[in-house]
Amino acid sequence: MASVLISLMLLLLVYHHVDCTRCLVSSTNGRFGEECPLDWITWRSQCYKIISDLLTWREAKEQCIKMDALLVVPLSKDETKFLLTLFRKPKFWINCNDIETEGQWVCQEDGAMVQYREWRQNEPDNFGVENCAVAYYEGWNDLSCTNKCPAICKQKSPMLHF
Ligand SMILES: [Ca+2]
Ligand SMILES: [Ca+2]
Repeated sequence: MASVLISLMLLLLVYHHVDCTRCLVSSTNGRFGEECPLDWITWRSQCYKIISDLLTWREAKEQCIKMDALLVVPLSKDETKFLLTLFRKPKFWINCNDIETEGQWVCQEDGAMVQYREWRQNEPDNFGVENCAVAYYEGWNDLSCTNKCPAICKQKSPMLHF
């Protein structure tokens, strides 16, 4: 019995070593060979990390940058649905704003402009002053950037660990 336990521990140590060396473990299914690091979620070659804390848009953006990632911009209805199902929250900040020029929305991913838009009906409406965007199940909405919302960071795989 003791020898079985020792073997098991040794095996775990070896696996742990592989994990730390290559950062190739998927948190969703535990298989080796996936391209997202531990605690990130893999979906269609993208890596996602949920930030459940309620943050302003800028805080959320900075939090993602600290993790070598960017605030997510969903590029399809499918992606939004997947993230909201996973997230179990009604909305999340996305990397779109019209801070620079009112009405000129800038959405960015990996330093590149994203043209895809998924605005909810009658949005963006800049109600009061709203310069930052959130994604809901029904589509995007502009909100005040100082609102506190949860967020999702996205990183294209492969990761930067190699
Ligand atoms: Ca605005
Ligand atoms: Ca709005």
